[in-house]
Amino acid sequence: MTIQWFPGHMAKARREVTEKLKLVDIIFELIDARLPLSSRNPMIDEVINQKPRLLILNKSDMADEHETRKWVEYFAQHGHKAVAINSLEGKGLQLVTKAAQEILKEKFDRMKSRGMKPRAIRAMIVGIPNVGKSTLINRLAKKNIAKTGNMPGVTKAQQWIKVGKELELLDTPGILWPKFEDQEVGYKLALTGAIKDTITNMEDLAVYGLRFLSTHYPTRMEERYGFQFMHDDLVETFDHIGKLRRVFGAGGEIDYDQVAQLIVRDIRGLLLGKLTFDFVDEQLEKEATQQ
Ligand SMILES: Nc1nc2c(ncn2[C@@H]2O[C@H](COP(=O)(O)OP(=O)(O)O)[C@@H](O)[C@H]2O)c(=O)[nH]1
Ligand SMILES: [Mg+2]
Repeated sequence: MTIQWFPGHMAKARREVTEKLKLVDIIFELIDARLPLSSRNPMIDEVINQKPRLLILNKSDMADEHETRKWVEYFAQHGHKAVAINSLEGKGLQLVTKAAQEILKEKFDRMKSRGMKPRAIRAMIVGIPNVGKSTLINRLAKKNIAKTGNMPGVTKAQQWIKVGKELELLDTPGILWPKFEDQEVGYKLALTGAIKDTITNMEDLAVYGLRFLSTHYPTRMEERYGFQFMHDDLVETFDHIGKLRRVFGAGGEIDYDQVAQLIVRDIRGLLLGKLTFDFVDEQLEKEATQQ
């Protein structure tokens, strides 16, 4: 699979984030709870430098809850506070403000002890496309979008969104790109819908999906399609699903392209259940061998 982002766009996105960093106290790094590693920008640490950050695992309603809990713990052990939320239904949003206050407690206590007037925490959301940045902003905003004038150092007028009394959010999120040069990461991003179909080979993607399921969620295939996927017989698998779901071409033969699309649609639509594609245990193993 070849996925191309344009270096010019990436550089521009990065510049925009860097420019706005000085306006905020904290970065909210939004990641997909289904792929807490693959949905991160590989340069994020470099981009946001020393700025405090809260990791927000969004779309937790679509992820494997057990794995989500392990990821929150994993990040905590690596020095990053993380919370799991569902922006679509507004679940867990109160955790965001609370966690931000905890992270910034020292800084704000210091400001107070120097006699500075208390103010709201200022934050900016960053994340890869489709991770839910706009959904989260709209959820938090309710009707509290406050217009402000031009701000120093920023060309475009910024708006701050008031979230209760404690938090103010920049209305435009920073867009960063995922690590697309890794094929496996590409497949995972495609299976969760972060990457558009037009740049993905559907058959390869469906096969990756089936292999992934049979390794990590072996009972799901059985429940949905009534049989176990055989690694060594892809044609048989496609035939089986094609017949089961009656995916025939004009001449009555099984339309493999449509079968592939159906498998991918089923995975994305949670018809094979809630799925997590990055695993803490695999990551820990990788880290152990790298040392
Ligand atoms: N199930 C679920 N869907 C979400 C959640 N947050 C966002 N979405 C969906 O993900 C898609 C992309 O969201 P959007 O906010 O446009 O992403 P952005 O590109 O980061 O601004 C939309 O279809 C949203 O409805 C969530 O927590 N759960
Ligand atoms: Mg958006």
